[in-house]
Amino acid sequence: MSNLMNDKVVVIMGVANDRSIAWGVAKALHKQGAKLIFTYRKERSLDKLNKLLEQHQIEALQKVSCDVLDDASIIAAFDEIQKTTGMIHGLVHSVAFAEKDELQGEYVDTTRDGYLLAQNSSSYSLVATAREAKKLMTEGGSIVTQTYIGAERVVKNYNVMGVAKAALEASVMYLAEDLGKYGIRVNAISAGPIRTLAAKGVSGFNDIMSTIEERAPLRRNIDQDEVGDATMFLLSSLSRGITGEVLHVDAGYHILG
Ligand code: NDP
Ligand code: KAL
Repeated sequence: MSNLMNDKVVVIMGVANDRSIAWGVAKALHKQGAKLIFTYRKERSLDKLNKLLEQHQIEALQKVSCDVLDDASIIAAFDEIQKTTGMIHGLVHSVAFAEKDELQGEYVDTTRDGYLLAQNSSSYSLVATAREAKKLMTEGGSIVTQTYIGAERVVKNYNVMGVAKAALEASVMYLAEDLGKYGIRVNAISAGPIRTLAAKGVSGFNDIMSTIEERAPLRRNIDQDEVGDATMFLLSSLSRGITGEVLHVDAGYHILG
């Protein structure tokens, strides 16, 4: 198996560095022959991306700036993609944000601004980007986002982000229904904990990783490459009958009571 994504064009949002889940996805897609377009927010992320692409000898079709909090930025990014590349087949949404203060203590103390920022960055961003991506998926396509088990159950400290991910997972269902008639599938990966830049410094992360190692059926944590391969599967025709699904890549942890 080496050409599952031959000549397919995929837009990847959310590479911040080599630890990013989105970078795991990029490697898996490149291995299968996909052509890649990257979006980034911070210039620092673009610098990291450029270094990674050089190191791995991957040539990106395009690198486009896109802040998912800003409709004009999203529209401009997909316009630029349409002008330079035209048709796309896949979209990888791998972005989320909440203020650090909201990711500790009690959920009941969530501020209105903190709630709205988390929903805006982490959940509405999928709706807004799917709408623009749809216009370029003229031969059908596949959209994959990244979620976490804190959407389904209470996970200490995940708080406002758990509620944002619950909305994200519900959006996956509603978007799958809307876009199915155009041959566009919409799915999510629910990954186990991975040490990334976003995870850095958030309380409770190390304890959660230890719990997975002790209790998950596979008795280990998972990594970016495993999420990358599963995301590639959901983007490829191997998953052509699957939409509206949340696929757990978590060493089986989600089956435990
Ligand atoms: P990273 O820190 O590597 O990636 C987070 C990305 O979000 C960054 O590239 C950041 O870009 C981007 N981002 C945040 N806000 C915006 C914005 N307004 N506009 C555009 N981009 C934005 O962390 P991960 O790879 O861990 O996170 C990727 C996804 O995976 C997230 O949805 C996360 O919730 C999910 N996930 C992570 C898990 C983990 O354990 N790490 C487990 C399960 C799910 P920039 O820095 O340029 O602003
Ligand atoms: C229960 C877990 C422990 C941690 C609790 C909350 C984690 C929330 C994830 C969220 C994406 C983190 C942030 O938004 C951090 C942000 O406030 C500060 N960081 C940054 O600004 C960096 C520089 C940039 C790159 O980050 C972003 N987001 O842009 C959850 C763990 C076990 C699993 C995780 C980490 C899940 C997840 O959703 O990421």
